[in-house]
Amino acid sequence: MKIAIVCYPTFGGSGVVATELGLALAKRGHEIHFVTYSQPVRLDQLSGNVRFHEVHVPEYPLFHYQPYELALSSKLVNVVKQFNIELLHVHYAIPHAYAGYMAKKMLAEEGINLPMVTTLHGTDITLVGNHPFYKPAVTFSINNSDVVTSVSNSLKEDTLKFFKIKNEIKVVPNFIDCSKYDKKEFTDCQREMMAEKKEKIITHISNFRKVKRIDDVIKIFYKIQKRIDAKLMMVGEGPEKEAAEDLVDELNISDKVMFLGQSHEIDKILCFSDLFLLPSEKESFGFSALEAMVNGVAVVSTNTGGLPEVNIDGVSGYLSNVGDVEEMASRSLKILENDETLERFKQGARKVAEKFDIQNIVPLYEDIYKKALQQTVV
Ligand code: GMT
Repeated sequence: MKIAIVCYPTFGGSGVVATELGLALAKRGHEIHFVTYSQPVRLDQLSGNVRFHEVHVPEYPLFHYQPYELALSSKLVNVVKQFNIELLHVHYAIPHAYAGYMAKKMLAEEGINLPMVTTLHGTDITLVGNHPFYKPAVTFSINNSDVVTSVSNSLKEDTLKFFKIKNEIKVVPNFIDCSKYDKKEFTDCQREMMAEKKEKIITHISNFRKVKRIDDVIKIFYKIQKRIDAKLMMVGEGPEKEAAEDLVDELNISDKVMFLGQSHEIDKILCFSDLFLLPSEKESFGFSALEAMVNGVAVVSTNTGGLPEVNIDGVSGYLSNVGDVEEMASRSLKILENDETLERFKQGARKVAEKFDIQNIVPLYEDIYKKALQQTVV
């Protein structure tokens, strides 16, 4: 199949999932065309089966806002015609489903049929898409997609609750390639560079936005390090980073907290981590938790959104109510204070992650594509 994929090319989970999906589909013989404003961060293997088409938005003094949707839909029309693309898969509704719909309509004028699959990822529904400024356009684009998928049951329920949706939403969870994380193959884990042997390593990875409750990460760690020797690795960049650095200074724990910035090599950090903290306000899935779990890292998270579908309470880690810093700290200590318990949770995390193995999930998308092609044949 010849498939065009539209996604955010940045470090966010939706872009990573879309990129990994494209690469996996290419390995299975499909021809994949990524269409976005820069090369996706995880797309390091451009090959004959994988192409990247950059969307340029020319600057013009009249424009206060550059019309990205317009440029994206035009680019899609051109790519579809040039490469005989059969299907479009857009990740993150805003503005991709909207631009995809416009491309679909423009192509239809020329007698070209382009089925569109839209995957909802989270904040396109729960935070941004739900805003009255966007809601009519998001509702319209979801209702006019040929197939709609969501990355968790919780996100499906939220979509049905917040929007007037006419078509079915299929749940296809995010996935991970477990074979890449086989400890026997990966021998480059440089733990000793980061912490002393006696110290436990706690990690948080995100885009440091308000929804991630970065201050809770610091407060939980503060309580942990009072009881045991520990270090905190803060990975990512975003608007809340400065406030987090200030809080670390205020609590006088700067020697125990490392801000590592954005990283292309999170597996190198996760390989030496013992515990992953994700105290988010909202999280439709929590892909970073899954990345931690596949590396055998226990997770203490909130019980919001799709997190209980990923982090299994008492097996891969623990779940607490949003803002319950006290409980998240005591649960973290429960995992970290005893080496046998820690090992049990690490193994539990890896086992749960295996349910989300790429081999189980990519065929679900292939089935969806086949059905979408059959349904929309004119
Ligand atoms: O949080 C965002 O807005 C970014 C978005 C993204 O593009 O990564 O994250 C959402 O999609 C991820 C991939 O499906 C999910 O793992 C995240 O849970 C989800 N974020 C939220 O729901 C806050």
